[in-house]
Amino acid sequence: MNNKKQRDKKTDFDAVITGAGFAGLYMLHSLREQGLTARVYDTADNVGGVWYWNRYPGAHCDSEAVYYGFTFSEELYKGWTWSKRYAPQPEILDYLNYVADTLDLRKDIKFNTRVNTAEFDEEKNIWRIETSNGSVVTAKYFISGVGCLSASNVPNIKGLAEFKGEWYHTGRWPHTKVDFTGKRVGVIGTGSSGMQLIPEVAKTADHLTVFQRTPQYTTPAGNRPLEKEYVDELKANLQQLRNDMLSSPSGQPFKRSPLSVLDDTPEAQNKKFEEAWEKGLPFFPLYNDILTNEKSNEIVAEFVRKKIGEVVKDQDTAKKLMPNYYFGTKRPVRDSYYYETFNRENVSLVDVKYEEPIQEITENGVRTKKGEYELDMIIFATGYDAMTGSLIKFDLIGKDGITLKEKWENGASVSTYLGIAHAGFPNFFTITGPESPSVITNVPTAIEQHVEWISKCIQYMEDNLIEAIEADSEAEKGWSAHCREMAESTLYVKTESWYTGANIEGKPRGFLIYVGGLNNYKKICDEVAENGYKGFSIKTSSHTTV
Ligand code: N01
Repeated sequence: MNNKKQRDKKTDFDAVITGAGFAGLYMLHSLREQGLTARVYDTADNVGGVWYWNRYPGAHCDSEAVYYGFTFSEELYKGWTWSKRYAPQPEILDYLNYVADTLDLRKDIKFNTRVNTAEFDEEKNIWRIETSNGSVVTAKYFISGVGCLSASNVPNIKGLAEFKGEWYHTGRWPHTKVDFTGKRVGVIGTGSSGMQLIPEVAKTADHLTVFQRTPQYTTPAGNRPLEKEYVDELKANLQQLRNDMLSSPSGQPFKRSPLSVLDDTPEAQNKKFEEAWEKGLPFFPLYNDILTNEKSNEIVAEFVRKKIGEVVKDQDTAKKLMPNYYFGTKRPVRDSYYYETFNRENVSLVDVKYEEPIQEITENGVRTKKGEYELDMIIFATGYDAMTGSLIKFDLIGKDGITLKEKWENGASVSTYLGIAHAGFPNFFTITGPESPSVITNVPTAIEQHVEWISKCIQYMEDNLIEAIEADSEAEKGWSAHCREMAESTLYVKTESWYTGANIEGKPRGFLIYVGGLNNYKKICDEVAENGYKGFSIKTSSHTTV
């Protein structure tokens, strides 16, 4: 910090941060490196964020492990070695514990504590934060590091309280072992979590019934141990890797082909798809228009449907598993033996969208339109109130006593500036918030970009004795309109998904992700900063000490 221009400290901390996952840990470290004080709150009893809670069997990350970590520190990157191409949840949790220990972060984290209220004091330009343990602390900056996927969604199905068996949600999995052996298990939901869990449950359950509302596209992950030479080379060239990741659209150093699917002959298309399927390679880098051109998308979609028909022996089941919307417009999944699982004798698939909608949960199981499925255990793999849920489930009160929830409801839609800042909420920042690239990129890379931008902004404020920074309403409107316009040019908006809020009953629809690529987004954010925080109003202290 610039010692010549130290502000009068009138708060308990410089910053309060919510969440001790990737975002909260790096934000805390970064502010401490700047000589500032920060306190992190998390409801869990340890670090990890979503990787603390998502400990269901089969949980993996489907970003490649060598890219799914911090790249800001040579020490951290070189001191950790992933075992597999796609890391299982326990290993990612170990990694985040390693980060917390190496950077000595725990002393500034309060676990088992929820932020109940955060209220901005307009007179003093500070945040007052009240927590579940009754404490009230003040901070100049309030930063959300809770991410887009932490408010679990247990659907409101009649009768759940009557169910006599066990029930779980994948996003709030117990720390004790859940034993499926000899049990009749029902899994509701077939998104990323369900598709990872289902093959694992099938191994030991007496019978597994999968209740599917929408079939999902998935391609094989091809998970395998990592070769030492490959990892050593990445470690030796970390700066290059970091640059490549931050200057790519997806936050991963893949080179996207400049070709349209339609530029290739069917034989050439098929050859590329077959190779990707066999080797477990991602499909999107193969062509440049899979998510923007309906015809190109349909060719990929048809390839996957054909594969489902080949892998799944029972053709009625195979048909039910075949999606009929645009490939990749719901979060694409990388799986290990998902479709193969439906060839097992002890697994059956129930279509709850068209054939037999769920009517209620009974004492003994799930009743659909066609009858009752007796179950000993129900697992909800039903996802999250994504993007906004974690920001509006506590009282976040800005200027004029208006909560963020009210602001978004009154404005008829969610609106942010750059996905980082919020008009009416000075000195409040969201890491990977709505209208940033967040969940359609490699999330740790998006987090690094945001944390570094926020840290720089805070440094600028401290150096220039700025009391408050606040997004302008007009800049916010412009950014939201730009995000919508970008999204409209893709096929994402043509599919109902958690990206659009369609998975939560009654939630207003809106596509809340910036789809222009992390590389372009980073340029825009950097330009805003270079132009003296264009689009922000800045309030300077009148009682400065120089
Ligand atoms: O949740 P989802 P998820 N009755 O919302 C169904 C990340 N993640 O936990 O599609 C019946 O994707 C719902 O049906 P529909 C990743 O970003 C990452 O699986 O809405 N079914 C859907 O099938 C991911 O996208 C990893 O019609 C109901 C499922 O439940 C995000 O988390 C691993 C229903 C929910 O799927 C969320 O994934 C795991 C109802 N009432 C998760 N309500 C990685 O590998 C919902 N459904 C990085």
